[in-house]
Amino acid sequence: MHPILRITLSIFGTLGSYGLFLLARYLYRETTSPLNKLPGPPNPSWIHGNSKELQDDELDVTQTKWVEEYGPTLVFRWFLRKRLYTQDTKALNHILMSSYNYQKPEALRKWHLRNVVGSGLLVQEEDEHRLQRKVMNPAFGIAQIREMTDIFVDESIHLRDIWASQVGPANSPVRVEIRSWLSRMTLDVIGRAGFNYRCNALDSTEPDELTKAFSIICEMSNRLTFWDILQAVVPVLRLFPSTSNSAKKEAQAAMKRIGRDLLWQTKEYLSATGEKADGRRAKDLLSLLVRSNMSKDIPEQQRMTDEDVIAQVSTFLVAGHETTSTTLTWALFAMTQKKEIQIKLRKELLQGDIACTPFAGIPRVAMKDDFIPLSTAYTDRNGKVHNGIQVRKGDTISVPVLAVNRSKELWGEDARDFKPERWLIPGGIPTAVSTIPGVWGNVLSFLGGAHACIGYRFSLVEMKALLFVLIRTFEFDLAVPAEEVVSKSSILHRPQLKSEPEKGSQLPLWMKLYVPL
Ligand code: HEM
Ligand SMILES: *[C@@H]1O[C@H](CO)[C@@H](O)[C@H](O)[C@H]1NC(C)=O
Ligand SMILES: CC(=O)N[C@H]1CO[C@H](CO)[C@@H](O)[C@@H]1O
Repeated sequence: MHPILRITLSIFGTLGSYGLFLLARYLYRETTSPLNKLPGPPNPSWIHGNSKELQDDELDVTQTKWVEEYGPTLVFRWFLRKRLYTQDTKALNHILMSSYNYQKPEALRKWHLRNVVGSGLLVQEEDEHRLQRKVMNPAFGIAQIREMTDIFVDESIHLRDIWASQVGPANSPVRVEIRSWLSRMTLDVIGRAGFNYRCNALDSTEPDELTKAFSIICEMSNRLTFWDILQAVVPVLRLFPSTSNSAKKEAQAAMKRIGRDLLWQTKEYLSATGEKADGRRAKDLLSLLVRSNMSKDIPEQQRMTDEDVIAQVSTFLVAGHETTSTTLTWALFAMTQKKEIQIKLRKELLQGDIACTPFAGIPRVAMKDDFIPLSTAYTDRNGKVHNGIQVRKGDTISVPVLAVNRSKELWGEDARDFKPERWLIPGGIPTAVSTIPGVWGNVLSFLGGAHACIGYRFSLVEMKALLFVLIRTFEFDLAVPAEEVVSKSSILHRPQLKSEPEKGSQLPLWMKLYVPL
C-alpha cells in the first residue's frame, strides 16, 4: 500500500474510533441517566430537543405550561442532552448555595466568555474566584456605591435634557425609541463610575475607541463559526488556533491597551495623593480595586495581578451595561402598561422596586455526582415518589430566574402582575418567598450564592436615580399597541416589535413633559 494512503487510512481510522467512542459514551450516559426517571415534556426533535419551543417562547410561557403539567421539577431536552429544570426552592438553595459544586457550563466559561472578558470575575471558579471576589467586594460596598450617586444622577439629567429638547412645541408628544438611549446612558455610567472614563455615548454618534473595540469583540464572539462550536464542544481541538480574524485580534489588543492605560492612570493618581488630578477622591470601581488590593487585610500572595484587574474592565462592561439598560427598558414598559403606578410613583417618588429581570434562566453544571433534596417530592414515570433528585457529574441544570419571580405557588395569584406596592404593604409578600435564595428582594434577578451579582447595589442605585429623574419630568405612553411588543430571548430577553423583527431590540414610547395640574 502507498505510504500516504496508509497514513491517511490510519488517521481516518483513529478519528473514526474516537467518534465511535464518543457516540458510545453519549448513548451509555443517556440510557443510564438517573434523570430519565423524572417527568417532562415529550421530545419533539432528536437534534433540537425542546430548544425551539423555549426559544420561540414569549418569556416563561412554555416553562409555566410544563410546570403546570409535570410539577415544579422536570426534565426537558436541550439539543442532544437532557436538562434538569426545577423551581423547587429547597433544590435551588442546594444548587446555588453549595459553593462551587455547581458551576457555569465549561464551554461558556472557558471558551465563549473567556474570549470576551479574559480572566475576569465572570469566568473564575473555586479558589481563584474566591480570591478575586475578596479583593473586589469592598469596591461594591454600600458606602462606595453611595459615593457614585452623583454620577448616576448627572448622567440621568443628561439623558433627561436630551429627551426634553426633542419634545415638540406646546408640549406635543414625541416618539422616542428608548432602548438605544438607555443603553447609551448605562454605557456612559459604567465608563465613568467603573473606570473614570468618558464613553460619551449620549453625546456622540461615533463610538469612542473603548466602546468600538468592545462591541467588535462581542459581535465577533456572537457570530460563531462551525469551527468555534466544535472547539467549544471538543476541548482537544482548542490546541489548534481559533478562527479569530484580524479585526477581532486588533480589537482585543486595543481593549488590553486601553485597560492598561486606565490602570496606569489610576495608579498614578493614587500613588501621588490618593486623589484624582482634580483633587477629588477617586471613587470609581477601578480605583477602589487598586486601593483594596493594597489594603493590609489582603495578604501579599492573595493580591490581584495587573492582568486580572484589566480583565475586570470588559467584565464590568459585559455584566453591567446591557443588563441594566434592558431592565430599565422593561421597567418603563411596565409603567406604560399600568399608568396608575407611573402616576403614583411620580406623586410619591416612592422607592419603586424593580423586579423585571432580563434573565430568563441561568445554566449550571454539576461538578460531581450529587443528591438534590426537594421540598415538593416528585412522582417518577413508574409512579414511585422521590424526595430528591440524583444527578451525575456533568448534568446541566436550568435555574429558572424569571419563572421563580412569577411563580403563583410562591407569590400568590397576583404573581404575574406588575405590583411594586407588594413590597410596601405589610403582609404584601408571602412568607414562602423567603426560601428563594436570591441575594436581593427575594427574587433571583441577581442570583444568589457564591456567584451572586457583585454589582447589584450599583445597578439598583443607578436605576432608581434614572427613574427618579425621568418619571418626575416625563409622562410615558407606549407608541405601539401592547400586543406588538414581544420578548426575544437570547442570553438576556429584550423587547422587540412583532412587525419589525429585522430592527432588533427596540421599544418606542411617546413622551411629553409632565405638567402638574
Ligand atoms: C439590572 C442589572 C443587573 C442584573 C439583572 C445582573 C444580574 C447578574 C446575575 C444573574 C449574575 C450571575 C451570573 C451567573 O453566575 O451566571 C451576575 C453576575 C455579575 N454581575 Fe451583575 N447584574 C446587573 C448589573 C451589574 C452591574 C451594574 C455590574 C457591575 C458594575 C455587574 C457585575 C457583575 C459581575 C462582575 C458578576 C460576576 C459575579 C461572580 O461571578 O462572582 N452586574 N449579575
Ligand atoms: C496588587 O498588589 C500586588 C502586590 O503588592 C502588585 O504586584 C500588583 O501590581 C497590584 N495590582 C494592582 C492592579 O494594583
Ligand atoms: C413577584 C414579583 O416580583 N413579580 C414580578 C416578576 O417580574 C415581573 C416582570 O418581569 C413583574 O411584573 C412582577 O411584579
